[in-house]
Amino acid sequence: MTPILNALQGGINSSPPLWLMRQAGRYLPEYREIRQSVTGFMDLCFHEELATEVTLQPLQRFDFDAAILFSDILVIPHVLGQTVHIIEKQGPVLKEIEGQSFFDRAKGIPLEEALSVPLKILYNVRQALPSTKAVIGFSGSPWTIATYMLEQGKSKEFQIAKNHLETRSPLFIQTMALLEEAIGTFLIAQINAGADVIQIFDSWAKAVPLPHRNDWVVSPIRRLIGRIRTCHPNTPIIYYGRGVSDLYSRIVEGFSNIALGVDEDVPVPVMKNQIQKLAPVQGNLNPRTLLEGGERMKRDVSDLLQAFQGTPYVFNLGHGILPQTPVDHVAQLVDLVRGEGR
Ligand code: 1CP
Repeated sequence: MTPILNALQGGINSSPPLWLMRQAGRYLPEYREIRQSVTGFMDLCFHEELATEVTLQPLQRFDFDAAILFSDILVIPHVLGQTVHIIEKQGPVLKEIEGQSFFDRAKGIPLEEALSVPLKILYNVRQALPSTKAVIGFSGSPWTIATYMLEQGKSKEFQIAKNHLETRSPLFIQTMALLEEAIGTFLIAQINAGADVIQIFDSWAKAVPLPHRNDWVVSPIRRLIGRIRTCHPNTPIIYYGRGVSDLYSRIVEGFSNIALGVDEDVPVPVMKNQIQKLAPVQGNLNPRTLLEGGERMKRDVSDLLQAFQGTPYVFNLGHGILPQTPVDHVAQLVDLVRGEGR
């Protein structure tokens, strides 16, 4: 069994397995080179050969324990008809949802066919890697993807999305239902295609107003896990709910083979004494610490290693690697976690 699968299923490794959220991407010069060879970011996500190569790039450079599919949480709205463009320095921009006809059309789209390229990439990556390395598939959560669909891009305050939620607008209800169905189908297809583990990114869960978190975070995630479990009872699912670790006990209740991704705002003792009591944990080095490197990185890495030694734990950041991160710092981090950098 790969070290990551072992940890995610409650086992203990002599040193923790590691991968980094957003480990493929802009901090790597070899990524930037490939990125320049295509026009749009989505063209890269749907280019089988190039996206397979980009997925494997971080493992060619670093001794990571897993590859994560190179794709984006926004491929789902993209193939459902809400075309996505990633614009330099601005981020994603999504086409407007033009009323009921959008949903009528979207419901008829055969998703596994529309997402056959990412699925093929997972298959290729699983074939290319030795059995000691894990392949991670992923999706955004319904709410996190819905924020981009309703705001037509990234947002700071999520006012439009929150308004739709609080008024239970038909647009909101339909978007969430469409996404829940699509995400479940896509995640199951990813496991069928070769993913050993899947991660649900709920990066904006905290923007759901408190009284609504049960209905629009906990319940949809539990329904998704339940659906995946009917086809794949043992595949580990990592739920990464940024800023909502207080919901974790309700999310995992009654499920097995769930692990919890923890963001950098959660103190290590809370992660260890409260969250790890619920399930194996993953995280939570601050991406800024990796950016800064040096003594602070050594100290924080050492704190995490000490806290989680001899427990089911996957080393990771608390959020995605920052694009300005020096590649050398990532190499040093891997050495530190592997015990060679002390
Ligand atoms: O031109 C480019 O290179 C665009 C930059 C980029 C990259 C490299 C985007 C646009 N997406 C990605 C890849 C990506 N996104 C991966 C695969 C790479 C890997 O992990 O190694 C993954 C897993 C994601 C997931 C993702 N996309 C999330 C969830 C994780 C997180 O960071 O919170 C989110 C919120 C997105 C949306 C998105 N896509 C791209 C950008 C710039 C953003 C963020 C926009 C915002 O700030 O709201």
